[in-house]
Amino acid sequence: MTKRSYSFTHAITRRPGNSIVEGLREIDTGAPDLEIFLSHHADYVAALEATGAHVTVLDALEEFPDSVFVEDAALCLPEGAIAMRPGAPSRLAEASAMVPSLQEFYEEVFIIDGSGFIDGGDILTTEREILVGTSARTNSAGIEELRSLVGRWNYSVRELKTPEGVLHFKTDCSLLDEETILSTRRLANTGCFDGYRVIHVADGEEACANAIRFNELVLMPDGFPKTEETLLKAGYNLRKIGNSESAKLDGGMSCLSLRFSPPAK
Ligand code: CIR
Repeated sequence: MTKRSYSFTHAITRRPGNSIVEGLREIDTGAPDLEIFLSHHADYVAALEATGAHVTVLDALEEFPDSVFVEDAALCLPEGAIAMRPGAPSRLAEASAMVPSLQEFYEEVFIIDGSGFIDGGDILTTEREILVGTSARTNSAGIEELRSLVGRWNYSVRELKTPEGVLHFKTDCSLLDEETILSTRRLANTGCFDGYRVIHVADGEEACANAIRFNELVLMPDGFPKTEETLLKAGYNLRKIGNSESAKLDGGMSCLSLRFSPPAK
């Protein structure tokens, strides 16, 4: 049966631009190399397309250095799309910049426009609920605005806490299927995934907790052999994608796309 939380007909991505070197980062480990980033990005898009999905690749937006991380600008559900209200001041207007692209697929695009903040990276949509972690970018007011918007489609929203020092909730977890979550121990140990099956990333490989299930594939960053082995043994169909440049800006697999199946117009 088609699972709405990981079966998608479409994705939206955006190429990194020259300004990527100005992207936000917690720790400076050097500027990302645009050529390498573009090559990883092309591999990423090709993997999504290999599942039969239609992938929109938007042009770089030089005025927004972090705009390659399109996930933070919106939440796309089968019923409708919602532009977020990103918590980093330099990223706030990325959400309105995404609206025209969403309108190509959705008749109506809702907008979080109150005083709260919420980044798409803090939202994990599972088959049964929407989990949102408060973080340096997302606060309870933003989550309340999301809750009231998705209430019309009967979604239940559960507010959780992103671990201290972790950028986004999904930096530390990913959906693998309708009942399984890939997570770091520090996040799963909070009990937030009780009732789900949890696969832990290997100790020392926390940086690969941000993966994506996209149709039949699980995209994970290259360079995490122990977790890779665990996922292969569990029967997942893996595609490893280079993530060295995105990682310099605290980005991973989920950040690079909006994944959705729009309603028929
Ligand atoms: C930022 O700090 O906003 C970007 N450098 C990284 C955003 C990663 N996005 C995500 O995890 N959804």
